[in-house]
Amino acid sequence: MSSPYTIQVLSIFTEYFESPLATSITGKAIEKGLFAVEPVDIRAFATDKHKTTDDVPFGGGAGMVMKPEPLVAALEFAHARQPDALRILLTPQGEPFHQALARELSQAPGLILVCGRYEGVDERVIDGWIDREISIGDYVLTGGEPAALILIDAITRLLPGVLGNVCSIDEESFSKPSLEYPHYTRPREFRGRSVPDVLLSGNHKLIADWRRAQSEKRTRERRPDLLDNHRDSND
Ligand code: 6GU
Repeated sequence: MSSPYTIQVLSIFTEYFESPLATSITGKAIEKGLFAVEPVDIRAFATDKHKTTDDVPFGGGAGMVMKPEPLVAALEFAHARQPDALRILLTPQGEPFHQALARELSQAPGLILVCGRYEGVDERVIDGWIDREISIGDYVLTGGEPAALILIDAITRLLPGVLGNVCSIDEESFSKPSLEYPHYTRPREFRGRSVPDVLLSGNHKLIADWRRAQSEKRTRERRPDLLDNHRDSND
């Protein structure tokens, strides 16, 4: 294969990505050459003896800030290798990540993901070398690395051939967003708890109706927000 979908990940902890990317569906897809993830160690671009990547904030205050020189050198290295790739900073200040954005990014010519650490990144780096800022939710992480993994997982499962089961993705794209119905497998009875009779009926229409009803009920009870603003969470 010539050039599969490629994601460069800039981080000061590139080892963070090793095991998750070697495991399960992701590991198999990379092995098959369906996409590639290339870690770029920001620290390798630091020029001082101690390989410094952070510094104290101008104006004072708690915490450290990622300094511009090594980060921009790493970004220029990544950009030279992949000039068309979208440069994304993972940060709690970013736009919220959701399924529609995953779908959009799966169509991009490639990605350069930047994992922020410390209190943040020098704003001039964002102004000059970042195309888009993304957050994975309203909570605080120690760094962007877990967020980058989540983007990689959500985006690459949408790439052709990564999931065996193509129709499950089609179902996702065309149905309105809703929670899944409950699933059961063997045995029919487990520690006094039975599988709902309808699933054993062999009546496909009844089963489909039951699943749709369960799915709607769950969504209404647990995530009414998904019903209120359909467009925000899927499309
Ligand atoms: Cl993308 N980064 C960090 N550090 N914290 C987060 C986040 C990202 N998304 C939610 N919290």
